[in-house]
Amino acid sequence: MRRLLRLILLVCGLTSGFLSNGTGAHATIVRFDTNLGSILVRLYDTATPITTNNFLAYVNANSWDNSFIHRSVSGFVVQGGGYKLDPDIFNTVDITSFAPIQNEFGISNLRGTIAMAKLGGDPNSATNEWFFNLANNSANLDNQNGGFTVFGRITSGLSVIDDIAALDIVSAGEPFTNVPVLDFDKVIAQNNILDEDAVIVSDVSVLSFPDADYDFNHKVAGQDFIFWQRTFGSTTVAVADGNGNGVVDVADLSLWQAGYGASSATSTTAAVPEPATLALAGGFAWLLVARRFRRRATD
Ligand SMILES: [Ca+2]
Ligand SMILES: [Ca+2]
Ligand SMILES: [Ca+2]
Repeated sequence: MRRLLRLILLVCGLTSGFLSNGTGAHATIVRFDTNLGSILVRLYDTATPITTNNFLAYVNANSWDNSFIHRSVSGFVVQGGGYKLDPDIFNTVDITSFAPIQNEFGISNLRGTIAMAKLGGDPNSATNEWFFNLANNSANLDNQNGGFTVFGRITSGLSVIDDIAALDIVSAGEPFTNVPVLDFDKVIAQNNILDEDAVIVSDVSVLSFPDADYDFNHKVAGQDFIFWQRTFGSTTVAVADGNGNGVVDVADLSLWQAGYGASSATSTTAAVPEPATLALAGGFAWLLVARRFRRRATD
């Protein structure tokens, strides 16, 4: 029992220490709406500010509304952001691009991440084309052309990119050599890819969840702390990476504390929880772990 108490005290001390850490930037949540479903992505605002700002500029300009996924390579990537069908593959429209941006590679091209496409041999050439990594592409994409800048990670809808990757592909000449289509036979029969045959991104929009709403239920509450606690230290589960720096860390706990009680689409904060509440939450979880440990030890 004394050992258990010591454990709890240790956790209380740690938790109190966390409270003094300040917060800064927030991560942006965006949603891709496609005809195969929606994908939620947490952007790495803090880790890749230039790339995130660039991405949001296109979102705000509605540049990608009704664009199409023009490239699908099974086990590798699905790519879009560059073109629209108007109304078919013989009449594509190049989406207007802004100035190329400085490369910000740092986060690995693992499954479920989104990164910017670039011109070969030019690290600082990303404009409007992005791709989702279907697999761990780090050996390849982290190590060529200055590394491809991962600037976000899927938090829900991973199955949608797998569904896109599972579609048949049709070649219509460069750069449309791997276009995923909904009905291969129809496309071959009509010798064309119409809007209705393609994977269409109807909209990319910024969602307004309160900061630190780590389970996306529009309230910052105790469950969000549990999400943070469960994934603390993770660089691959971005749900509780509230500041978007690529790791679930103490700063994300501070965001939770600052946002505690906030609800709906506002970022206004209600009562900040007392240190005692936090310590209790941390202590409680550890109690369970300690109890389980004790049981096993005595079985
Ligand atoms: Ca839009
Ligand atoms: Ca929540
Ligand atoms: Ca973080």
